[in-house]
Amino acid sequence: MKPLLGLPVFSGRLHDARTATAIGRPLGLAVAVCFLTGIVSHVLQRPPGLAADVLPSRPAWGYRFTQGLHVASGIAAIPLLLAKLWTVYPRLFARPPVRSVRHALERLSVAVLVAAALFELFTGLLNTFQWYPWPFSFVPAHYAVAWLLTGALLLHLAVKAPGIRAHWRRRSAGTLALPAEDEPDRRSLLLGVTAAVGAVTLTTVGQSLTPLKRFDLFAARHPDHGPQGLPVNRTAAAAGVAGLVAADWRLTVSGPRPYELTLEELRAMPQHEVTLPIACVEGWSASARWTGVRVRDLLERAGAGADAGVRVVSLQRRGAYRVTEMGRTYAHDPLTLLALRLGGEVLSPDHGFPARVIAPNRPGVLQTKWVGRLEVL
Ligand SMILES: Nc1nc2c(c(=O)[nH]1)N[C@H]1C(S)=C(S)[C@@H](COP(=O)(O)O)O[C@H]1N2
Ligand SMILES: [Mo]
Repeated sequence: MKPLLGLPVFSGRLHDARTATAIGRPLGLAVAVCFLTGIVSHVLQRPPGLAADVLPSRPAWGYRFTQGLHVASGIAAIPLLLAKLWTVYPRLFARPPVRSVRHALERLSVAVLVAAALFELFTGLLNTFQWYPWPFSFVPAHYAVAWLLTGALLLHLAVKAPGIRAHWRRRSAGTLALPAEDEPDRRSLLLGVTAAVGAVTLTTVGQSLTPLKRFDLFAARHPDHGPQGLPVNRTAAAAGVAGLVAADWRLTVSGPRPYELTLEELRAMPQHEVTLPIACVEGWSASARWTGVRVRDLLERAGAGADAGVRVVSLQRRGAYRVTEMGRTYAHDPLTLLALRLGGEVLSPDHGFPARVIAPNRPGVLQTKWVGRLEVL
């Protein structure tokens, strides 16, 4: 890069369309996977309208898989995006800056694309650490910008289609006039980017892909670290429910035939054991053995019909996940428990003592802890 009349001139190689296409391919794939799994996450977390009752509660590992993939593809996209930006940044200095209306619109759409991509990956990464150094709320902003990013990306692919087609295959036609001596350098660059993607993936994916958990160095959570060998997002102390006295606790169930149960009475009901994961939206997940009473048994006892959903109210006084709802499919799934035990032991306070919800194919944020009331819907 030599300054010429104050403007940089790029004589460096690898800032060409062929490199941009080679990196754009896996980047586009990562963004597509991230977008689709993100939609799944959003719908499961905040079901639109009537969707709540038709969302499937199976496969039990579904959300664990899609959300693990969401966070892993987002993390993999970070080195890919950085490499892509490095490849194309000389175009920032293109002269003249605007050649035509079409060119101006194209540059504007690339600006939106880059800004949206940086926003999504940055906010997503910080969210995995539950760090929110911004004034807006994460979920709606991250969701809205995902659509912006996808729109801008589709537009970008359409505009660049001829170039992408020309450079897609390993050996493009000789007419492209790209110097062949760049190939070894390009291979080195792509190898480096591949190594970077491999490294960030290997050192974080163990947070949900438990066979690789011993390589989990940089993720916010380790699937084994926490009380009773399971991570905790909000402790009992943080939720303000640390002083709970079991003898005073009651489960209140409202519905056509409302009733109350003490902990002893709940323990006297038929107990079931299930192995289900907690899959946090922030990317960690871990499977555990839960024992407790089927939610559907509790609802039937309250006179609920077969199509009833349930609202779960925590004893926690404040916080976004104090009150959650589950539709019919979840409420009546035999795997859905009001769990009293974890791994054979009584739930620890941080895991929701005396009772917490555990249901299949469901975001962790909806697995309500410190349950005090069930309301038949
Ligand atoms: N009442 C209540 N329940 C809650 C939460 C909470 O903040 N309050 N956090 C949820 C989140 S974000 C997750 S991922 C799981 C974590 O489960 P664990 O802390 O029991 O491992 O609990 C969920 N249940
Ligand atoms: Mo979570």
